[in-house]
Amino acid sequence: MPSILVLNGPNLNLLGTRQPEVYGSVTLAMVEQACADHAKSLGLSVDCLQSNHEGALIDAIHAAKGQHQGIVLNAGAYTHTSIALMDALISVELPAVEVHLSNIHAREPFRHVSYISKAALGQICGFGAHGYVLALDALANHLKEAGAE
Ligand code: CA2
Repeated sequence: MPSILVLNGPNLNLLGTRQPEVYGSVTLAMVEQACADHAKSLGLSVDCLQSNHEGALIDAIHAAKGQHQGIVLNAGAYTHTSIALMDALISVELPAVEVHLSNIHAREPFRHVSYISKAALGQICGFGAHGYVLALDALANHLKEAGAE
């Protein structure tokens, strides 16, 4: 069964506890459970990990090679700053879908730039926690099409 790494970056451990008007009221544990449930319905499995540390996120991306067939990544604020995360994603050559809870393009200009997008199949933003489910759908479809080639 193909396995997907669901990776969340800095401050996303606070989901559901603060700023619900921006990020919703769903907790990270609820997001991860929804990912596990939806992945199962798609014939996938997930491993979920959250870290507030850039190096730990890079290590997790490196470790995904050979263990996982795709990555769902919400890199939090590192999205807008981290060439290192972009390089890590490019280096492992795994299909990745970028997720943001909020519509980053409707927010401050500094959030409009994403280094992650340069290494991702695509970006899903603005749909709250449902974005993770949409990302799994996109990855499942991508893996199916890649397998059919
Ligand atoms: O919209 C998203 O998912 C973001 O990746 C969230 C990041 C932000 O820096 C990005 O621009 C967009 C921030 C994550 C902070 O998460 C919190 C959740 C609840 C309470 C406080 C922070």
